[in-house]
Amino acid sequence: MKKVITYGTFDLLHYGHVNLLQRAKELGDYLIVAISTDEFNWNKKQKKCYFSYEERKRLVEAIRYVDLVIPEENWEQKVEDVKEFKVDTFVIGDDWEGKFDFLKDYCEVVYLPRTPEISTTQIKKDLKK
Ligand code: C2G
Repeated sequence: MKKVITYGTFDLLHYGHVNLLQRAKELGDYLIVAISTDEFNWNKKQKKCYFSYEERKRLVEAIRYVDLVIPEENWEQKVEDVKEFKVDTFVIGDDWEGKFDFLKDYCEVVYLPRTPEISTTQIKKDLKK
């Protein structure tokens, strides 16, 4: 079984997120999604989420491509996660191009093109108009 992992906040879930998860699943047979906790988002990513971790987890778990959701609590857990879950491929959007190349010592690293024109930030801006 080829296992894939990806990480993200996935707030205000939208089709850009789903496009990423669909392509991530196509890279293997089992997709693990590590969702940033509220504390990690606020303290380390300076992101204030609309939905709580539990709500974001519930939404992402409902996506057909997703097999397991785990919490992302810090920047440092990726190597341990790859080892613990015996992950073959780490995948993330190319807005992170190169940032996680250190994982190449442990698994394949793939950066996928983002879906243009949609983002949680843009949704929030549009809703304020
Ligand atoms: N994404 C995408 N297209 C968009 C928006 C997002 O492909 N229009 C992808 C991002 O590249 C990322 C995933 O969807 O791979 C989740 O996006 P975010 O929730 O914004 O995640 P981010 O804040 O980038 O967190 O340790 C890594 C971080 O947790 C990544």
